[in-house]
Amino acid sequence: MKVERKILMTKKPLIISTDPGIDDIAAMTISLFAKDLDVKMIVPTWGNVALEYTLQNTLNLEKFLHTEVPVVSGASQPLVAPKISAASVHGKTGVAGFDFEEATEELIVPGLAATVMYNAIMDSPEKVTLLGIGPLTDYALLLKQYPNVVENIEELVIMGGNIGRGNHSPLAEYNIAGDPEAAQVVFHSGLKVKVAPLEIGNKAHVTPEQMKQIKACGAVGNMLYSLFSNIREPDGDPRIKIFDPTAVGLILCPEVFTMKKANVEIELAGRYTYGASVIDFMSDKPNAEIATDVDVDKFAQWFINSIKVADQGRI
Ligand SMILES: [Ca+2]
Repeated sequence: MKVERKILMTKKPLIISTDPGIDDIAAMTISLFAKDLDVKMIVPTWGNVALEYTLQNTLNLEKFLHTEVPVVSGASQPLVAPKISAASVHGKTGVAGFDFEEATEELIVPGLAATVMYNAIMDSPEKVTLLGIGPLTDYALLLKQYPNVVENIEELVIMGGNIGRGNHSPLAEYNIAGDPEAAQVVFHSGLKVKVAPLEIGNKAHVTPEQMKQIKACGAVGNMLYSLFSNIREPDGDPRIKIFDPTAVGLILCPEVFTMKKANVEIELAGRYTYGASVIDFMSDKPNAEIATDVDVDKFAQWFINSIKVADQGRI
């Protein structure tokens, strides 16, 4: 007799630490409407621009998307390093190119981000996945204050670090350079860590033709089109690169990436190399999995489809 087995697909509970930022807006939009994800909370942190902007940008995005995921205010500065800024890339407020309507603060949950995240993670019947698409300050605070939280975390997926040249300095990538000490805490936490490094972001671009498809998706596509049309790459590269969504891709479409185990250490003492991620693929003590290649066409198709899903999901 044939036994029919019903497979219950449960959504992955997800917490997002973010510093919106244009590419963060795309990563959050995809996550909020992904059928396989249940976004439990969003924790805006300082990063591309100051916390006052990243917090307001998150609230404004949720107002635009008609979503109501709780927002917890994250860190306003790095643990040790001096603050840096990417306002030259993303505009003074972080989202140059689209006029979001100003949202109220009603989605904000009070409390220290580390404690609010800890309670949500430990209360979750399923292990929680963490997405880190800004400096890792808040996750470092969480892991230092509540080391037992690791038990109920599925994995931490980040966009950050670089195998070769950096984009903040010759050897450091922006998200890691933003808070090198926090990143080192994260890589030594014992968590399963997956990384979409700078090289993957540089490769996974969309073409002008694909950008038009995104614009044609509807209001959500048009919003992202407007933002990405305004992004200013520091290296002058005219291609449209969409860094942070590559980390969401590692969760939702892992099959388009090539992963390699490596040991990652963050340089904390170098005069010219502070914040560099030292990624050793030959180590016998790996603490992370690094995406080393991506199928660009399949990734772009996933990205466009995800925006379509978001547009259809926005009621
Ligand atoms: Ca970001």
